[in-house]
Amino acid sequence: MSAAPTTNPKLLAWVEEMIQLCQPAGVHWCDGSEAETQRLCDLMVQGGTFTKLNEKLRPGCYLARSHASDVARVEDRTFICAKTQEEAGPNNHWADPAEMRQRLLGLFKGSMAGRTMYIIPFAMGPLDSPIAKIGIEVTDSAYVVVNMRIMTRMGQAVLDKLGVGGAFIPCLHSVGAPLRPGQQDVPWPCEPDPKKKYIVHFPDDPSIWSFGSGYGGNALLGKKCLALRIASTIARREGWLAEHMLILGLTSPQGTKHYVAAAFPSACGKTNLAMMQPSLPGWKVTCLGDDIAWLRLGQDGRLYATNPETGFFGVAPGTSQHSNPNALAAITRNTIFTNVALKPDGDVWWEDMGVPAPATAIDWEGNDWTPDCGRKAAHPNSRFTAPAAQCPVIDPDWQSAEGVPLSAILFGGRRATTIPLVNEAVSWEHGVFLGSACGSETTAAALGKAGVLRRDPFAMLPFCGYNMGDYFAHWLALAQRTDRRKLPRVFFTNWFRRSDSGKWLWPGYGENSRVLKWVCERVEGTGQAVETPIGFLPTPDALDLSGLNLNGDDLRHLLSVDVEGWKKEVEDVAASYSNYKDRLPSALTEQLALLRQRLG
Ligand code: OXD
Ligand code: MN
Repeated sequence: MSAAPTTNPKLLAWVEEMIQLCQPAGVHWCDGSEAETQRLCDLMVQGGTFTKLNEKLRPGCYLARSHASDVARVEDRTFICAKTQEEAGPNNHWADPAEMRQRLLGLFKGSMAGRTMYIIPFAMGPLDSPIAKIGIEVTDSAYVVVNMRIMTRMGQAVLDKLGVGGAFIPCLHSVGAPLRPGQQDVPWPCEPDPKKKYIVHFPDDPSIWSFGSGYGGNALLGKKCLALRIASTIARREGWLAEHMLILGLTSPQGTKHYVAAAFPSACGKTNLAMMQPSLPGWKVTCLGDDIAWLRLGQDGRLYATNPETGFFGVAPGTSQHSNPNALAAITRNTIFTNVALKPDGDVWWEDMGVPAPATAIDWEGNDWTPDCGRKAAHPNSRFTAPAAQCPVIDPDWQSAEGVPLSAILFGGRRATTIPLVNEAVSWEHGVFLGSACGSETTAAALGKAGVLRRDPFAMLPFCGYNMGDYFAHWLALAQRTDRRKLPRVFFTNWFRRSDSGKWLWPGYGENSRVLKWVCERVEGTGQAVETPIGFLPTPDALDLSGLNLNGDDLRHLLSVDVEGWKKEVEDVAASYSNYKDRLPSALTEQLALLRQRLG
């Protein structure tokens, strides 16, 4: 056991308890140093978990291949163990906290046998931020350690900040694959039985227990588990918000800068928008975060956003020079790739990378692959883990302790019909309504059946750690806690509209800057708009479409109100609201009634 680099008695006692429970072969306190990372990467190369990529083509980069049963977040195995089911709400799987604790104690007993227990001190949020939170993840996965070092502020500085009396959120993680004496390890140990995976949150402790998976949000416990599910419950008590949002800065050719946060469900291109290269000449986007934003009211009454993470855990397929040149630049070095394809030259490849497929490759399962073999080379949920600081357009204030003041919030989803390219809320309550009505159609890649609409309020359905009805109320209450004119303006966007024949109507990516420009103009009071039953829509010439070859019919389609479609939308939102019963704030029922009335 490496000597404990802390005298915090609560931490020492908890770690001792975890050692007794999990029975590891050794214990390592992580210091977050470069040397430590290198040692762990070397160890994983020796053990077959990592393949070192070509040092000339991808310096400091590694490829991991997961077990085929462990490739994504497992929402049906994710639990919020609040005191009552009502507290967790219909948006969460609930289990009685005492019963779940007993079950987990059984699973974790001896779960780290034959393995090293790593103790990872980490902070979500800049260490000097008023809302930063310290977590300690105890894990038996070196892969988790090196990913957490990219995604969080990790190591000795966090223990120093914690001091002797500081509080932390205990996060226990095991891949759930103890080794018997002499048993040969495998490259990606995990519990292959999906029913034995558990991602469990105890919001009242608070603490996090994750068993059986080594992948992404299931295992990097700072991200979805702490910075969203647990943080949302803390934020509710403390009067702030933990959101599934990107944060970007947008600077006009005249040098005016606005900060915008945007919530889109998973697989709607948050990373692409967050670091977009605007097609409009003279406009500049800077990135502050691509997945999570913590929002709090500043002393001036404005809403400030902070990215609690320090890295990007982005989906690789589809990332290309066209869709996201800045992400491609960010992952040229010091990046961990998981489940992408390996080329013969020791570089990586994935579908829709915008470069020709290699004649041969090793696919994400480690098998030989050729372009005509009928299988995908990279898993659709394959990922890159890259330091945010490597993004060429990282915003100079991305680590500011205070965060940045938001001018606008965008909601959105992947919707083939009905929802226009952009519309603006007429009031804060209407904005909260738009957030609550977020939904997205599943992509073929993600779930096997395309085009099924899933309501995902505020893009937080899998991430809100308490009853979503209470969460709506928490959002609505912001207008009582500050001068509502200081709150960000709220917009709804849809980059994914299709024509009746299935053609994309909007080119997306860098062209989305045209919508962002209108958003800035609305904030500044210069953007032209028409009030419609669904909110403000840009007038036909309000969007800057210079240099874009968009035909008039398509534009009309993108910016009109499809009354019949909206009538169906209203009923669908009403059905989703009925889940929340008496926890649904009356302000939202009113918004729905008003919309119904306006649609006639
Ligand atoms: C993610 C997600 O991985 O939202 O960020 O699923
Ligand atoms: Mn996400």
